Order: sequence, then C-alpha cells, then structure tokens
Amino acid sequence: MGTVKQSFAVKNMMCAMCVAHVRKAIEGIDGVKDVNVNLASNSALIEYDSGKTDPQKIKEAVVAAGYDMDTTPLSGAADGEDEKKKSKGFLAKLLGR
Ligand SMILES: [Cu+2]
Repeated sequence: MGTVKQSFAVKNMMCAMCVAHVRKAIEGIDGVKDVNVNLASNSALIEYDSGKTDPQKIKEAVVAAGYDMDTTPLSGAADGEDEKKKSKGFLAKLLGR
C-alpha cells in the first residue's frame, strides 16, 4: 500500500474538452492525488493511493465519463521527467516494438 504513479492508455479522446472530462473523472476518485492527461499520447499519468483505489476503479470512472482506459500501466516508472518528454518516450517505445 502506498502512493503509485503510473501512466495508462486512455482511448476515445479527441480534443481538449475530452482531456478535461477525463481529468475531472479521475480527479474525483477517492485516493487519486494527481492526474495529468495527455491528448498527444492518449495517456493519463495518475498518482494514486493503492490502498484506496486501483486501475480498475479508475477505468470505471473513465468509462462512466464516456471514454475508455487500459488497466495495464504503460509504464510504472515514477520519475520526475517532464510530461512532454515522457510522452515522446512512450511513443518511441511503442514504435520500437
Ligand atoms: Cu473532445
């Protein structure tokens, strides 16, 4: 149990409004401490208390808002990297596979 920072793939986001909706949905979950939704990489970097919530609950909130999310983290790396750099890293990883 403790704070976990993970990125998850979010689907169906088309614009900044979608990003705002997804962010609000995730922010409203008990146990979520911070969330950063990225439209370019279709991902959400979420910091949450694993004792209070889990990816399945977060996904349910995202689905309830009209979007979809993978419960398997894109990366478990919790580093202080800039979000934009991080997004590029994810894309590079995906393309490299
Ligand atoms: Cu939209």
